[in-house]
Amino acid sequence: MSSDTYDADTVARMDELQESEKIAAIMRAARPQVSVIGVGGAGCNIVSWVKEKKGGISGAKLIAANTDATHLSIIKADRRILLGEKTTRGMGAGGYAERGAEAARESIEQVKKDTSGSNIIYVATGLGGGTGTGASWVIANALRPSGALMIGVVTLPFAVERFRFQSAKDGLQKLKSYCDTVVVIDNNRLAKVAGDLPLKEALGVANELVGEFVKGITETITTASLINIDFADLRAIMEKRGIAAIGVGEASGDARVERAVQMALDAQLLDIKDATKAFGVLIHVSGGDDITLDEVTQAGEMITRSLPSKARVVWGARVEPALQGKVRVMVVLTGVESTFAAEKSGSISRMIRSRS
Ligand SMILES: Nc1nc2c(ncn2[C@@H]2O[C@H](COP(=O)(O)OP(=O)(O)OP(=O)(O)O)[C@@H](O)[C@H]2O)c(=O)[nH]1
Ligand SMILES: [Mg+2]
Repeated sequence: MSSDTYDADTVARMDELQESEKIAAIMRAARPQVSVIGVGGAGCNIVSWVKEKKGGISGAKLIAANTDATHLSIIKADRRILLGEKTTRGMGAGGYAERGAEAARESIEQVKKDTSGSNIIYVATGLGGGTGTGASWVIANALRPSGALMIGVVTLPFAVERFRFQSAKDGLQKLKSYCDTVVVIDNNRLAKVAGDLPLKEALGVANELVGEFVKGITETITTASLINIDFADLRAIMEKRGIAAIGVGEASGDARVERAVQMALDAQLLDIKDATKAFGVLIHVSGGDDITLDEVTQAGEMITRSLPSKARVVWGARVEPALQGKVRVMVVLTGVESTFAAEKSGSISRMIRSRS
């Protein structure tokens, strides 16, 4: 039926409808596809926490990959991959990173298939064990040709696990060379910020932090937010940037923005050489629906004032109903040098001394 059978109003409404459908379709196509792959026990626990406690991530696929079949069987995810069925027979890598790497090689086609079409891939893992340490870099390396922005998110072992430091460090060096950016969280610093918790609870805090980080950043890109983060901007500060450190602060009541910002700046969760040398800064502000744009702007200004003027700043803000009355600020510094990653091999004792 031709449009001249309708009156002018109807035609105008049809045009508008067509236009908004077109905009919606373009928006959907422009929205980046995101995959989050948790590798090893810790990585899978992080993914499972997001899936179970947070109902997943809007616009992202949650994948759990482990060599340990028993552990994998209790994990919640959109997709679960048993790595290296022949190599480890579902029994884990027993702390051997080389076995973890071999297992990942064996199952790499499945990993590629499940992440295909992604524009952003997060590889989340707890460094120090066999699977996460060995498989994460093999996976990042294999997925690199896809052209996706590859972001590693890793934790470093606790001081009580010092026998795992060298392996974690080797794994981090490799992962760093295959990812655009690796966000590194030192469990020891995290535990301090969280108030010296028993190990099990501290692990829970680590899962939560990594989970919130990945979910917060992703949804500020993929869904309509107070201030959206543009994928191209994110790429600009993350692409080929090496190590990133993160700081988190949360406050309610009087001067909540100032206090949350100060906390996030003071408590970087990685020992870095010089924050003022950061290449880029990602600022993420969230709060209950009582958060105002003024507060968001105030947070951004406070952070940029305390950092070098040449640093590139990207920021976004989201309303999260669960944060009613509170403001949460995340500051990610990209392109920094980490003391842990920079330590020369063979100087573990010095490293331990400086960390304990
Ligand atoms: N965030 C977080 N970290 C954990 C958790 N469990 C262990 N870790 C940390 O992650 C490191 C690696 O442990 P796992 O993830 O259990 O090891 P894996 O990669 O499964 O390696 P294998 O068990 O040897 O195959 C540990 O040294 C801890 O520092 C967890 O549930 N959450
Ligand atoms: Mg394991």
